[in-house]
Amino acid sequence: MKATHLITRRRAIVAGLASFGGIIAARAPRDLPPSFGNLLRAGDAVTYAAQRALLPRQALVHEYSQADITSFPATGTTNPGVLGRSPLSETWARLHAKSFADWRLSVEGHVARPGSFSLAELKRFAPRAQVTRHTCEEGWTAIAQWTGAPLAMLLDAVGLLPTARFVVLYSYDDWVDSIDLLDALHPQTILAYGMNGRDLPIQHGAPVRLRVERQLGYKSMKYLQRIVVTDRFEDGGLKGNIQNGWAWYTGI
Ligand SMILES: Nc1nc2c(c(=O)[nH]1)N[C@H]1C(S)=C(S)[C@@H](COP(=O)(O)O)O[C@H]1N2
Ligand SMILES: [Mo]
Repeated sequence: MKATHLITRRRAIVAGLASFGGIIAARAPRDLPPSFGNLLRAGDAVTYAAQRALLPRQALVHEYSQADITSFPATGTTNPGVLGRSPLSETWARLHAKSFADWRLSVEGHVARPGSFSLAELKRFAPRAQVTRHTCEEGWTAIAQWTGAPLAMLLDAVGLLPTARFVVLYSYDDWVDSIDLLDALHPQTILAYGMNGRDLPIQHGAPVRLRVERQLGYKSMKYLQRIVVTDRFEDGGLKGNIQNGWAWYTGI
């Protein structure tokens, strides 16, 4: 093929991509990646839009009614303030002493606008309440109502970069765990600050815990401290699930 033909073809492809981008822009301006407009990165818009298009089709777990709520055991850490003299534990105890007025959840990594959120700021996102069944790997289940900010809204507020792939969570009892974007953006994945209509109790992860309803209970990390969006898989190493011999992914 002659060089002129090649150039013409390339122009056609570029024009095609540009108009595809235009269609996305016209139909769903909020679903555009931050890199939108850079033709060399048109692929970002395609994968980003495709991923967003798939998300609403994710199945929701069953939601129960208030009447189905059961008693709810607390397991694992039930008070990070008594874990000995670690800086994290001491920080949590100090925050607890002031009713979490100074608690902030930092959100960093592959996001356009890293920042941190107070409890009051988290409560400004349109809350989601859901009555769901928690399934612990030890063999018990329990039903509660959880209220919180959808993680998707928080991630939208900080602006996921097209390189974002995983959300890594850090807790005040020094756990590290991660979920992928499909779970992170799932409508029932929330940062819960309320349980059964009250503030989240200490033993259940105060002030804020994750609820990731499509996985076993141990993925719903309590005592959230920090969130880091990464472009690669991180399972938390020895601070992650491996310490307990647990799988990273436990879809239910
Ligand atoms: N930070 C932290 N998150 C945690 C745990 C924990 O010990 N620390 N335990 C996990 C396990 S095994 C379960 S079953 C649930 C228990 O939540 P609950 O104490 O509210 O019942 O939290 C999960 N998240
Ligand atoms: Mo568990």
